[in-house]
Amino acid sequence: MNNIPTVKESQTKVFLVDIVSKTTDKTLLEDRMSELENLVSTFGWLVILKTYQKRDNPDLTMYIWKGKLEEIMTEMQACGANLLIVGNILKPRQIYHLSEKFRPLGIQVRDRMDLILKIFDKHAESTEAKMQVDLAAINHMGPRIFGMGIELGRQGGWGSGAMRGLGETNTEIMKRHLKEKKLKIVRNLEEYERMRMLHRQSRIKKWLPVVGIVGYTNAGKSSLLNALTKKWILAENKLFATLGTNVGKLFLMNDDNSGRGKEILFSDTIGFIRDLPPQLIQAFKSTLEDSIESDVLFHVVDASDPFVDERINIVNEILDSIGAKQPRVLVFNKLDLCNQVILAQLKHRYDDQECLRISVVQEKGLEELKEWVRNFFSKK
Ligand SMILES: Nc1nc2c(ncn2[C@@H]2O[C@H](COP(=O)(O)OP(=O)(O)OP(=O)(O)O)[C@@H](O)[C@H]2O)c(=O)[nH]1
Ligand SMILES: [Mg+2]
Repeated sequence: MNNIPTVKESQTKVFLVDIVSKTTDKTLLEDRMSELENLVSTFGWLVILKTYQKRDNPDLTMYIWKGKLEEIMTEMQACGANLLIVGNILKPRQIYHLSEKFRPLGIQVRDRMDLILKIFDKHAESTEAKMQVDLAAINHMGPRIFGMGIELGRQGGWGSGAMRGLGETNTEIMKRHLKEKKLKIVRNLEEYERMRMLHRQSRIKKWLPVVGIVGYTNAGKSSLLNALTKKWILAENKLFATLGTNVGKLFLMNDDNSGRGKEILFSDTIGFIRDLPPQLIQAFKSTLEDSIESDVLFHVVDASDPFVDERINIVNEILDSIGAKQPRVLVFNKLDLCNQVILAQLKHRYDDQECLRISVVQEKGLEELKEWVRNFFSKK
């Protein structure tokens, strides 16, 4: 058990539980847990207790197996924790039964999807991003409501904008309301998608070269866009700081300063994370398309991250799953935080791939990166 941090009475006190397969090793377990903690603190809550259970098959009814469940209930009561977050994506019936079990103790229960949705909801600024979050929330919450007849009023303001203000207890009314709301959002999003397509087509017509910036959340994608294009997009040490698409322009002179040079567009988008819920990928598909329909992908990587290989694989898997086919370049960032050993190991492991090495903070490697871009597009 960890030391329990001091917290204010009014603060949301979170107990984290992660269910992992029996073969999960200690380092991966720790990384999963610290990422979960990061998600919780990104939202502004405080983790006071955490635990895990190694089981290959989660319990069908409650997800968490009985012995562990009893242990969690006792510990949460003992330290006054009021929110249980399960680091996995649960089935609607599992979250329902868990919630019912904890309700008499005044404890709420949420899963990984709820948590990520909550962060997305908080960070969504543009109308489109807000609608995308609402759509994902409806897709996620829908089965819970339809299948279980859970009263939304009981959810106590949880969920995104789409779910708030629905105090009705009649499942049929809610069902119809959500269906109509979903249809409206889908139609509006289609309109945004159409506009994006027109923009893309006009870029293609004008022969504007585009570099898509992708990568794990917090790798430094927006920082790179800012450094190259002076765009001043919010870049912060938070997960999912960016939710929409930001496009910036970089003007590159020709090698010999002849001619008019070239304008290159850089497109920065939402970051990825392990176990990214499919509803979210689906909802953000049109936003992601802006990046994945670029001429080349800069896959920005936090080189100082101890789990760099795993993060790279996760991003590659998501890119494959959404059909990104263009060349990918690994852009190792945050070199200022890496020692010589880490750098040598990375060089060795990724020797066979196209790599660039930068530190946005120290403005190192950016000229080489621009040179790479110039060469790439001069050959096209
Ligand atoms: N030390 C160091 N920190 C960096 C570097 N580049 C970015 N950062 C920091 O890393 C954090 C995340 O940067 P962002 O640019 O917001 O990362 P992102 O990939 O856009 O993150 P999301 O939008 O959340 O997916 C910020 O605190 C940056 O200041 C770097 O080269 N070195
Ligand atoms: Mg960003």
